[in-house]
Amino acid sequence: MSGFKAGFLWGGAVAAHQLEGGWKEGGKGVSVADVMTAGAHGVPREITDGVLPGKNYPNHEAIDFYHRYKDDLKLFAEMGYKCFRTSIAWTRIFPNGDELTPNEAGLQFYDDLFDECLKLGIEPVITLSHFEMPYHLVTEYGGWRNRKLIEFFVRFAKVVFTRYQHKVKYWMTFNEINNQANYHEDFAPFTNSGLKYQPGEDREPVMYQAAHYELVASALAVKAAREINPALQIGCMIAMCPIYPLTCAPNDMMMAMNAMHRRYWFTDVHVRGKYPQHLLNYFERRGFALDITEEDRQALTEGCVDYIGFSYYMSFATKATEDNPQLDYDETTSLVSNPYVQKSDWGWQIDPVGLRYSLNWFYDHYQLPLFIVENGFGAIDVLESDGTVNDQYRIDYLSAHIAEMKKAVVEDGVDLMGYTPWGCIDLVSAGTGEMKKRYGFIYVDKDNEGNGTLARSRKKSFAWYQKVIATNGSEL
Ligand code: P53
Repeated sequence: MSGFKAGFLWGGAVAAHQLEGGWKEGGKGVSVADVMTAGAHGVPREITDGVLPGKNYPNHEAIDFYHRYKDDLKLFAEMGYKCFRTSIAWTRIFPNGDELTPNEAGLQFYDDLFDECLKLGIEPVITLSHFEMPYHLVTEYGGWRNRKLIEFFVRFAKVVFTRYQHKVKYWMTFNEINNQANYHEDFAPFTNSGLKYQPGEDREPVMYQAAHYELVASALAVKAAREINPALQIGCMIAMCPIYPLTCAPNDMMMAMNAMHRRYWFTDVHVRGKYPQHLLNYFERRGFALDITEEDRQALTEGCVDYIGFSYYMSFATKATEDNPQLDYDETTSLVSNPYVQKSDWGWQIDPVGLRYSLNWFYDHYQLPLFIVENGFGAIDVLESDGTVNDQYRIDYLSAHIAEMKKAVVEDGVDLMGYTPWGCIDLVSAGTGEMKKRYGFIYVDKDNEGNGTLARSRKKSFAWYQKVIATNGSEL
C-alpha cells in the first residue's frame, strides 16, 4: 500500500460542551460541564454544587457554536474535511436524563447540524457521552455508581440512533472511558461518570463499579444499534497514553505492563466482551466485590464494538519502586518524566513515535479497524495585528504525528479509518477550562475571562492542513 486508503476520514474533532455554548437554549438541561469553573495549569477546575452566582463557567457560552455552526462548518469544508467528530449533548435530548420522552428542540438542533454537514460533504462522527452527562443524574442518582443509569443511557442511545440512522454512520459510546483510571483526582471520575466521592471513601472500587455499568450500557447500545440499522458502526473511545518503562530493568518492564493493564482493560471489555483475567485476579486480591451479574456478562458478549476510536496526545513513563513490591500502578504517583522527549507548556510529553507504537499496540491486541479521533497540540497562540497566527509549532507537532501514523499504515499494515485532530477550532479546554490552551486551525477571539468578540480567523496551520487533506497525507 502506498499511503492512506481511499475514503480515509480526514477531519477534525470537538465535543458539544466545549464549543456549543447555548447552555440553556432549546430546553437544554444542566450538564456536569456546566458546574465546572475555569482552572489553569496546576489549578484544578472547581466542581460546584450546582451553578453558583459569581463563578466563571466557561462552558456556558463556550465559542457559541450553537448559533454559529453554519459559518464554522463552512471553514471546515474549506479545509476539505471528509468528516467532523462532535458529540450530542445528552442534556439537549434528555435535559434531566431520566425523562421517558426526548426534547424535540434538542433533536431538531442536531438534525439541522447534521444536515448542514452533509450538505457540505462532511460526514458526522458522533460520540454519545463526552464529559457532559446530565447533572441531575449526579444529584439524584449518584452518577454511574447507580445501575439505573444503564437504562437512561440506553434510552438516550436508542432515540438518537433511530432519529439519525440515515445521517450518521459512525458512533462512539463513552469518550475516553479509561480516564477514570486516574481516580484520585476529582476531574476524571466526575467528567467520565458523574462521581463525587465522600471524604475518606475508598474510590477505586467505586470507579470499577461505575465503569462496569458504563461498559454494560455501551454493549447494550451497540446491540440496539445493530437492531435499529445494521449499517451503523459503533466504536469505543480510549485515551491512549502508552506507558513506557523508564529503563530496561526487568521490574520496570513489569511495572509498565501492569500500568498498561490498569489503564487499558476497558478496551478488552469493549472489544472482547469480557474482563481480562488479570483484572479479575486483582479484584479478588483487593477484595473488591462488584455488582456484575450473569445478565451483564451476557450483554457484554453481545455488544462488542466495531472499531476502536482513540485519542493520542502524549506518552507516559513509569518505574518500579521498592515500596511497591506488587508493582501496582497508581496514576497519581507512579508516573515519571521521560528524559528523551520534550513537554508542552502544560507538561504533556510530546512523542510522535508513541503514536506509531500505540497504533501497533492496538492492532496487535485487537485486530480491529482503528480511528484516531483526537490528536493535537495545546499551545498559547498570538494573534498578530494582521489577523494571522503563526502556529508553526502546531504544524510541526501534527506533521510529525501524521508521519508516524503513515509508517504504522504503510510499513506496519495497521488498518486505520481516519484522523481527526482535536479542537480543530479553538474551544474550552476540558482539563483546565481555559481558552488559552488552544488547539485549533481556526483562532477564536475569546480569553480565559470570557472577553472577546468570538470572531474566527484562519491560522497558518489552516492552509497547511488543507494541503495535507488535498494530497491525502503525501505533503506534510
Ligand atoms: P485538554 C487528559 C488526557 C488526555 C486527554 O485536553 C484528555 C484529558 C482530559 O483533560 O482529554 C481529551 O482540553 C478529551 C477532550 C479534551 C482533549 O483531550 O485538557 O477527549 O475533551 O479537550 C484535550 O487540553
